[in-house]
Amino acid sequence: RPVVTRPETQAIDMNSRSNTLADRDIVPSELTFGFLGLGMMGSTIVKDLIYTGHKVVVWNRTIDKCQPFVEAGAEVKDTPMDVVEAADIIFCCVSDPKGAKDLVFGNCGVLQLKDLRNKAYVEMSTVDPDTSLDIGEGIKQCNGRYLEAQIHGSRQEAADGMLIILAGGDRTVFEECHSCFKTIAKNTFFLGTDVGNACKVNLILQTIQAVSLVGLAEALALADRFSISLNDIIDIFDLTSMKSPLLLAKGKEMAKGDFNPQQPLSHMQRDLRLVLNMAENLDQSMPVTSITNEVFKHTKRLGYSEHDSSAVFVRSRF
Ligand code: NA7
Repeated sequence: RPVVTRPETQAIDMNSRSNTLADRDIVPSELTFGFLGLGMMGSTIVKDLIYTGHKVVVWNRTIDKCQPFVEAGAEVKDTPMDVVEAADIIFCCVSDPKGAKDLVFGNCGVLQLKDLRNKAYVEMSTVDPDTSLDIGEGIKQCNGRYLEAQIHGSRQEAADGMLIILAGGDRTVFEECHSCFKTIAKNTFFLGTDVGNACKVNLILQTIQAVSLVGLAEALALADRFSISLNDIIDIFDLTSMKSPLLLAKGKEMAKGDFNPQQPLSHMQRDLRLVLNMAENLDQSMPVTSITNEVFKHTKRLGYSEHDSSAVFVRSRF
C-alpha cells in the first residue's frame, strides 16, 4: 500500500486572471449576486465576477475563506439566509447534493426567508436531477425563481474562464445571469425549462470521462508492467485518432505521478454514484460504469480521495 500524502491545497490567487476575460467585452449586470460556497470552484468564479465588476455577497461554511473576497470588494454574510436577503440572484456551489440541500432546507438556510419574491436561486453544485427538482420546488413554493446551472470542467478550466454551463429551469433567470456566465464560461447552453435535464446531461458527460480514465489507467499500468516507457506510449497515443486533450493531460499526470486535484477523485466517484442511482431507477444496465465506480471507490479507500481523478492509475498498478 503506497504512502499517501494529502495534495497541497492551493491558495486562491486573487490577482490571477484568465487570458480570455479581456476579449469578452463583459458589461456587468447591475443586480446583486449572492454566492454560497467558496471552495476551489466557487472562489475562482467569484474572483472573476468581482473583477468584471459584479456586485457580490458571499458566504462560506468555513468563514476564514471569505477574507480575501472582502479585501477584493465583496460583502460577507453570516448565514445563507442573510445572503439571500442581500442579493437578487443567489448562486450555490458546494461539494455534493447533501450540502446543496442543507443550504436550502437547513437551519439558517435559504427557505428560512419564507418569501423569495424577486429572488432567484441558481444551483451550480453537481447534483442529481431529483435533488435539483426538490430544491427547485422548495424555491418556487416560496415564490422564488429557480435555475440549475451545472458547471462542466476542471478547476484549471474554471481558472481559464473556459467552463461549459448546462442550464435548465427558469429562462428569465438564465438571461439575467448572462454577464456572469459570459465571465466564467466559454459556452453556455439552455437545455429547456424542465428542471433536471441539465443535471442529467452533466452526469452523462461525467460518465464518459470516468470510464475513459479507468481504461487509460489500466492500459498504462499494463505498459508499466512491461517496463515500456509511459511517455513513449503517450507520445504515440498523441499521433492516433484516439487522442483527446483530456486523455493526453491525464496520461501525462499518470506518467509523472502528479495527482494535483483538477477534478478531485471524490467528486468523480460522487458523480458515478449519482449516475448509477439514476440508472437503477430506470432499470438501465450500466455494467462498465458499475465497475468504474468500484475502481474509484477502491482508490478512495487507498487514500486518494482529495487527489485528482487520474490517481485511479495508482490502484491499477497493483
Ligand atoms: P471544494 O473545493 O471541495 O469545495 C467544497 C465547498 O463546499 C466548500 O466551500 C465547502 O465549505 C462547501 N461545503 C461542503 N459541504 C457543505 C455543507 N454541508 N454545507 C455548507 N458548505 C459545504 O469543491 P469545488 O469548489 O472544487 O467544487 C464545488 C462544486 O462545483 C462541486 O459540486 C463540483 O462538482 C462543481 P468549507 O470551505 O469546507 O467550509
